[in-house]
Amino acid sequence: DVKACIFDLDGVIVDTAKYHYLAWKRLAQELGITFTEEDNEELKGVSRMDSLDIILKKGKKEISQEKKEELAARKNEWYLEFVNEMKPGDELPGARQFLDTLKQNDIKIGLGSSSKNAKLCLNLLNMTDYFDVIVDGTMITKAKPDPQIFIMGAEKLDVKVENSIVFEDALAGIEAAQNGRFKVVGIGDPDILGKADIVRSSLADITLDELKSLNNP
Ligand code: B16
Ligand code: MG
Repeated sequence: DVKACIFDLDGVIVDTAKYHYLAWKRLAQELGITFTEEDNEELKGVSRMDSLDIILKKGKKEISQEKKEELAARKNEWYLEFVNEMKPGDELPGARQFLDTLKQNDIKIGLGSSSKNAKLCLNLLNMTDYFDVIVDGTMITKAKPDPQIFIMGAEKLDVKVENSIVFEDALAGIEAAQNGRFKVVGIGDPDILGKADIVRSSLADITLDELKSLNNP
């Protein structure tokens, strides 16, 4: 039986990926590093510091830890300028309706996001109340693809892994779910997320019956 659904935030509930991209691009430009939308794909689901490391590596730049902290903080300020403009309705297609359906069917709802800004985003979208449990980037010690974030979510929800389903848009996140032995729905492009148990373009395209058959094949 499906007793809980655990959602990634960025790319599943709301498209903040475009804001991350714009902020990283601005930083990369200042550093004289080329950074494309394709490069950005690698950063999805990855923590802020690891993202910066990937960009610096791409530009073959080595800098001090102190300077790194400063750059990451600057990126986050730019990111927050975009995020702070978000309002209810800016969530991805079908997200709110899907959460409503889960609530109506007494299925618990958790968040498993690598972002340290996850609570802020949910508040701005007025969606915090849907979540019985929130696990975000401030609470984890091991980044995706480690399953820690989703295991912590299931534990806090008091639901077994086999009764939970994870929703992810990033490869690192799908691997995290599978490393924790969760069933996982990929949200996005089947060519990129083919590893997931099923892939849908958005939460508007999945029904409760499909979820149930995923857990009871
Ligand atoms: P922050 P998710 C992730 O969110 C993003 O996909 C990733 O691009 C970002 O670097 C990470 O959060 C950290 O975000 O800088 O806000 O702490 O997909 O795990 O919900
Ligand atoms: Mg994501």
